[in-house]
Amino acid sequence: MSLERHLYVGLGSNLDDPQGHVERALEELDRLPLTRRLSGSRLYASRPLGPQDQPDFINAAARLESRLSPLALLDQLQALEQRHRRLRRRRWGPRTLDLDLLLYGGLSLHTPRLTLPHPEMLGRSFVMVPLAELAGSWTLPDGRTIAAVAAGLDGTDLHPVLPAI
Ligand code: ROI
Repeated sequence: MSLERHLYVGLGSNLDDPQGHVERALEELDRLPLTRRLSGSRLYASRPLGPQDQPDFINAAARLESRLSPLALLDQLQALEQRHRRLRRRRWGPRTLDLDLLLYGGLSLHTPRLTLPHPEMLGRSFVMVPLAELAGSWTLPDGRTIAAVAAGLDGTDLHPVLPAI
């Protein structure tokens, strides 16, 4: 599975109707140029990683198919964040919409703007648990599957939420 050209994006929001931001962003991912959304995970409520004096997050993951290059896709994701008037008042603080490119097929990439697989995802249950719904059998460069990594994380601060619609 690791050579398939499937792309995975993590979504997060904790300001200003977070569930609405994430649900709209899941639809908008399907309308990016040369890109289709193939599936989306459930939405999860999660306690913030980082400063605790901020609201809980809503997190999800999506699987895309795209003919955009990794950096062109990153540009599109950042433009989508801006259309949600992304607010990011401080490092590790609250934000209206965060879109992280997690995996781009089996590609490993190290550039100043983009590292793939996403370097921080492996320790974050709010990324790995939604991602495991979509790509549990995906084998990471270190030989572990996404399902195995997700199962090894503490998920007690993570709860599925019902869709608003
Ligand atoms: N914490 C949670 N639970 N979910 C996130 O998406 C998230 N994103 C972040 C920081 C502030 C690190 N904490 C988070 O950027």
